Amino acid sequence: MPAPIYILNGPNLNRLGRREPEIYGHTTLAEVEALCRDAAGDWPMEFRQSNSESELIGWIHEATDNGAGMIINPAAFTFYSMAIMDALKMFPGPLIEFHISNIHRREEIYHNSLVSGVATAVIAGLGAQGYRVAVSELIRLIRKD
Ligand code: CA2
Repeated sequence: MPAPIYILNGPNLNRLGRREPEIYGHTTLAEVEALCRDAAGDWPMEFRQSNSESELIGWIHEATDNGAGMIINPAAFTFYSMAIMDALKMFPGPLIEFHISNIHRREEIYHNSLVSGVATAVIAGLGAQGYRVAVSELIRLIRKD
C-alpha cells in the first residue's frame, strides 16, 4: 500500500457551494472530496478541512511524516501565515498549492501568496473540478520521484 496523499483545505472552505457561487461555483466540499477520491482511484487519501491554523499545521506535520504528496488550498492563510509556509517548507514530497479561483485576477490582496515560493506547482482558476487535475498530477509527480 503506498503512503497516502494529503488534501488539506483551509478556513471557510466547509461553506463551499453555499456562498459566492459566481466566484467559487456550486460544488460543495463533500462533492470535492468525492471527485478527489474518484481521481485518486486506489491511491490512499486523507481529505481534510479546518478553520484552525494550528490544526492545519498539525496535519502538515503528520503529512511530512506519513504522506507521499500534498495538495493544499490554504484559503486566506495563503496570504499571511508564515507559520503554514514554514511548516510546508519541511514537506519532502511534491506539494501542489491549489485555488478554486484565479487569485491573480482578483483584488490585489489575493496576489501575494506566501505558499507559492515553497510549492512544487500552483493550480488556480480551474474551479472545483481543478481538484481532479491536482490529484492526477500529484500522483504523476509521486510516481516520477
Ligand atoms: O480560490 C480559492 O480556492 C481560495 O483559496 C479561496 C479563499 C480565498 O481567500 C483565496 O484567495 C482563494 C477563500 C475561501 C472562502 O471560502 C468560501 C467558501 C464558500 C463560499 C465563499 C467562500
